[in-house]
Amino acid sequence: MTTAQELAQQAAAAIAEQSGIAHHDVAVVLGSGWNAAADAFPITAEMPYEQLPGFSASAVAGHSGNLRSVRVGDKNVLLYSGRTHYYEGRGVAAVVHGVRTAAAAGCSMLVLTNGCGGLNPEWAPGTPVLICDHLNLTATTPLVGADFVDLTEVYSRRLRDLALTVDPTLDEGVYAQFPGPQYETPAEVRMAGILGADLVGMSTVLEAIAAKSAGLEILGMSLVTNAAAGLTGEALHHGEVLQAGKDAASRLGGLLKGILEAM
Ligand code: 8IG
Repeated sequence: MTTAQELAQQAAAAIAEQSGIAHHDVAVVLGSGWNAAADAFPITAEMPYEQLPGFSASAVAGHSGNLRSVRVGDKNVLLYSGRTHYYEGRGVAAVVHGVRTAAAAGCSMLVLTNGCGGLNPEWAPGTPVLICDHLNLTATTPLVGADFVDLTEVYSRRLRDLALTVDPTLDEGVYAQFPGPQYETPAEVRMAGILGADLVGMSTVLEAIAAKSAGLEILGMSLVTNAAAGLTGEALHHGEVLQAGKDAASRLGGLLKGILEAM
């Protein structure tokens, strides 16, 4: 039996060998709409997921499925292009394997990004929002056993303040992870709002829980790619998600670069 921790250590060893970088400092998970934001960083190494223990090729359009080691300022940064989603049915351990691998590779900080639906009508498609807290609506957890990890400050106040120095116009919001893959009904969006959500999506929360358990300092950023269901009267399409990301790429690239340099 290989434990989740052993598999993460094997993947971290493969990353060190394939990249020639023994220790990485920060990991970034690039969600829907965020991929182009990271294209400007000079690449040290590119590793397809298929060549790394415990990873598998990505299934979703707009998630390309590889890991890059890039240099930003004086830091070695792991860029995950594409993530395993809970709705793929590969289990929660597969969902958080990248996060555990980042910790095993030496990272002390993690940037989790996603594309999501927004409940605040002021957030037009293409608006980035800092995640300040979350609601786990998946009815599951990546943690097994008596791991009573404290979630009082999952999304680091320090890192949010740092992001705000890069872009003082950023708003903050509570992100709710639904299991997916279906989008919400309008009634579910109203429910999420009553529960305290500002953002609805299908990722990030399970990864943040595993990351917190692994001792990582976390920055969460959502790109609002669409108004949540029922807010506009329009139907939701994955196409608009991809378009919002393309349109926001240069702003997100500057934001990500500024944040990574300041970390
Ligand atoms: I991009 O409106 C994107 N991902 N659950 N709801 C949920 N996930 C999303 C949405 C959305 N938009």
